[in-house]
Amino acid sequence: MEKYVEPFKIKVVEPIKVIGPEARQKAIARSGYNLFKLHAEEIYIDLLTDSGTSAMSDNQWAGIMMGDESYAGGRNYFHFEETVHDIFGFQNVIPCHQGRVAENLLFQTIAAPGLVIPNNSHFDTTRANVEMNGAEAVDLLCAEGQDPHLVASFKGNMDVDALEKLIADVGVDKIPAVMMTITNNSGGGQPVSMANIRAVGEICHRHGLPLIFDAARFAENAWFIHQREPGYRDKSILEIVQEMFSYGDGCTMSAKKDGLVNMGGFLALRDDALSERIRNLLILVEGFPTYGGLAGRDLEAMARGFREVLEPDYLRFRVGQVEMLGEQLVEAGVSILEPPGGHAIYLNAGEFLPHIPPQEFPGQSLAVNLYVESGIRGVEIGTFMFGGADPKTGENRTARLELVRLAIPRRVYTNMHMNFVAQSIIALHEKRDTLRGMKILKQPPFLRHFSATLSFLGEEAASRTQA
Ligand code: PLI
Repeated sequence: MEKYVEPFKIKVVEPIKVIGPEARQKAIARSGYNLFKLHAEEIYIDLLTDSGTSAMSDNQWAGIMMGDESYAGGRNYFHFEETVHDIFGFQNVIPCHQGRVAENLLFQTIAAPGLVIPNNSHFDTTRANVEMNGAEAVDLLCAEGQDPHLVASFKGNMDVDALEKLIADVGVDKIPAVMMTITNNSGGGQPVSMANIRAVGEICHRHGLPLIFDAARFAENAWFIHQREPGYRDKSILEIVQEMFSYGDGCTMSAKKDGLVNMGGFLALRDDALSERIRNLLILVEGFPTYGGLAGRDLEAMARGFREVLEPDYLRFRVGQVEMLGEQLVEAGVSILEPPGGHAIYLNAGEFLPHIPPQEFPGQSLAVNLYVESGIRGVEIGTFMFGGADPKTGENRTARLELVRLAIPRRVYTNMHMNFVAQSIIALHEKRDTLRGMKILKQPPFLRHFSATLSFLGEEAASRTQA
């Protein structure tokens, strides 16, 4: 029970105006049944993402008032640099405004056509930055991570045999770096074990390859190691984090997750020469190396966030709140990706709505119905997001799993909000047979899930006049 109690008091509140189901029906019809097009004020509980949606602490807000907005050499940079150096251990700390910029700076510098970047699972922006620079992004997720029902401790691990094989097949010269995403967002927010990080680090260094972490949810990953991996119960979270990064050569970071800020990121590297090249690029695209596209106050809030996110009380509640939502759903017979990861619950829409085939987007139907019934916004991660025509064959592709991600913002919603989310999903589950499939009316050539318009099957004509 204790693990579920909020370890904070609320000092400032943001009122939510709840609109009823009829108003929501109008709002979603106006949005072409695309949840990205809603106005945020039309949503009761927004679980679209845990990125940039955290509530900052009084200590972070106090830090905001201590912002030094000097163009060069501001004091907040030095606090930020010292904090990142202490926690992550890399001596070159390059600030930037969000995670994908760190990826862009890194891959513009090291990726090129003919090269290959392995990862346990690339996040979308990481993959896009690798591919934009002509390299190939290869996912090497372990077998456990591929089974949505298997309950295992570290389903985010990399398949180390597959990594060895890839290195042997393509050759070390073709691999500028190996990436590891901790926790593994695209793999369901599942953690990576210390043993796996150590093994991958050992392989990389034996072959002279740099290991770069995507550290967006590093503290949540460390908490899982603390809880699940033998030998780590008596270590502090800081010690675990320091050990994790000791096996690598750098990291990209979206501080919008485990930095507990609304905007910010960095790239940190051991390699001085590479860092110098990247700093020169940074000046061109983000700004001087002591602010990197951020205000001094943002750097201060990040520095303070990186300390707070290591607090065991915070992490116990954070991961516990996600787990509690998952437990309520599983108990009621709702199919989710198991076990729950660190930042989100993934509803298995394919099993929730077995009567809706992938090409009729069961995940999108579930997400839209959840919004209309209860005002909750999640996001479809399935054939609507990843389908579309195969560029080679022209055939419509089907995703491996039909999911709806409910990502939980940090320190924002109470357990009562989460109970409401659970009850709303369970109510929808009880009438799941009445939910219908969907059809796309209009879509752009790329990344269709952000802007396509849809309708429920049988309502195409009505949707066209409304949209
Ligand atoms: O949104 P950015 O550019 O600060 O970070 C990109 C990014 C990189 N790596 C990982 C693992 C992510 O999860 C990630 C962003 N994630 C988002 C926006 C999400 O909704 O999960």
